[in-house]
Amino acid sequence: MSIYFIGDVHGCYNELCRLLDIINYDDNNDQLLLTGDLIFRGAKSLEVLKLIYKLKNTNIVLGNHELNLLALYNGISLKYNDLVITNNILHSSEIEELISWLKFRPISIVNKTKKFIVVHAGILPFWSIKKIIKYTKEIEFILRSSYHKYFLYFLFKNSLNNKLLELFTLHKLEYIRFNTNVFTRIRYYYNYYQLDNKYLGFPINKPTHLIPWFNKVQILNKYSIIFGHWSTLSNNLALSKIYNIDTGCCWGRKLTALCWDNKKYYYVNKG
Ligand SMILES: [Mn+2]
Repeated sequence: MSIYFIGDVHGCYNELCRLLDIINYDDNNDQLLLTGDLIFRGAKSLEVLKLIYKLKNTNIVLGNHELNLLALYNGISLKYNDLVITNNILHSSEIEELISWLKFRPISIVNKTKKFIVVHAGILPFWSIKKIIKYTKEIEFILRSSYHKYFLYFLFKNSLNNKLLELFTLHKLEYIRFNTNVFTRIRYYYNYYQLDNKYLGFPINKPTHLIPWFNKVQILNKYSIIFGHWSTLSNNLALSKIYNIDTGCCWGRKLTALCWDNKKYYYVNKG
C-alpha cells in the first residue's frame, strides 16, 4: 500500500489518466489524495470530477475552484467564470450527487501517524495542529449544514443572511471566512496577516512587504505540508517538509504525483 498525492488537475483529464497509469495506482491497495482544484480552466473538468468521485480510496481537499462551483450551483454569479465548462458540469445528469459529495470533502487532511497535512493553498505560521483541526471542523460544519448557501453568499458576496447568526456570531463568522480564504487562497500576506491576491510570482522577486505563507511555519518541526494552488512555484522551492505539487498542467506545463513512501515525483507533460 502506497500513499500518492496529485496536484491541481484543473480539468486535465487525459493527463490525470496517464499519470495514474504511470504510478500504477491501485484503488484497492493504494491511497490517493489530491490538493483540490480538480475543475475549471481545463475542458474536461466534468470527466475529472466523475473519475475522482468514483474512486474509493481517494480524497481531495477543497480548493477555491470547488468553492466556486458550490457558489455557482447555489445561484451566486462569479465574474471570471468559464461558461462552457460551468454549463457542462452544472447540466450533468449526476450534478446533485457530485455536489453532495463535494460539500463533504475536507478543508484539510491531517495524518497524525504519517505526520503530514494536505491543504489546497496554505495555513498561517502560528497555527498549531490543534488549531488547524478546529478551524477545519468549523468550515466543514457550516458547508455541510443546511445553511451552506448563506455561508457561500457571505464568503463570495459579503451578504449576511440572519439565519447564519443562528449558527455563529458575526465575529466568529468573519473568522471562519478568513480561515476559509487562508486554506483555499493564500499565497502571500502582509502587515497583520492580510492576504495579498495580486502577486503570484516566485518569492525571490517578490515585493519586499509580502511574506510567503510558508515562512517560519511552526508545525514544520513535526509535520510536512503538501499543497497546490501556486503553480508559479512549481515544485522548485527546495524547502524541507514543504511540498508544492501544483506544476501548472492547465497552463501547458505538467501534472505531478508524489509518492509519500519514497518521496519520489512522477510527471506527465500537458498534451
Ligand atoms: Mn487554487
